[in-house]
Amino acid sequence: MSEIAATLMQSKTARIFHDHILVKEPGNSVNPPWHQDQPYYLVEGEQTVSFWVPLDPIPRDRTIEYIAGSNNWNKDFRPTRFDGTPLFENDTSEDVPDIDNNREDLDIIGWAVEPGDAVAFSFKPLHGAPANASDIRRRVVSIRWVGDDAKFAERLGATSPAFPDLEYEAGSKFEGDEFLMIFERS
Ligand SMILES: O=C(O)CCC(=O)C(=O)O
Repeated sequence: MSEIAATLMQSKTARIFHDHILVKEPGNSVNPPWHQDQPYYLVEGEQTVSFWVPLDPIPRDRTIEYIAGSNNWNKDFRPTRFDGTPLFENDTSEDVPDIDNNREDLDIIGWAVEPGDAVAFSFKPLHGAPANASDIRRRVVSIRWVGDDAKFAERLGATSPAFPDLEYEAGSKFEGDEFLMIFERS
């Protein structure tokens, strides 16, 4: 995965930013709002990639979806928690537009997936995924990578994920023992 990440990012290196597991139990009503990932993070760059890896079969109507091309909109929308409240107090950045009521005007893409598939996307596109109204679990692992141009970013508060013990200078190269470099092209 690290080598594929470096290739997709067009980067010499691939460094792990973080990984996480998303389990939506049958009937779970959590509906992650449409969002971009980068505004939540203490890292930014053009060379980023997440692998969204399903562990259960996920049909088209329950899978992750993207607005095609939104990675090039040059916007950082206001990050919100899953309950819709803003992640940072006093954040005056633009709200994510109302996508669900304007689906037919947008190029929304997504795929039915099986265990063994992976969807790769940068930290910038707008994406979301519905709640799990089915009677099977929906388990996914997300592994997030950054490349050569990654830098620490200043945000308005604790990021998500938060790294409470990490000391860093905004704008400096993103590196450190917490974020292992797994691949370097010779
Ligand atoms: O799978 C989901 O429900 C949302 C995943 C997501 O937003 C992400 O991995 O960035």
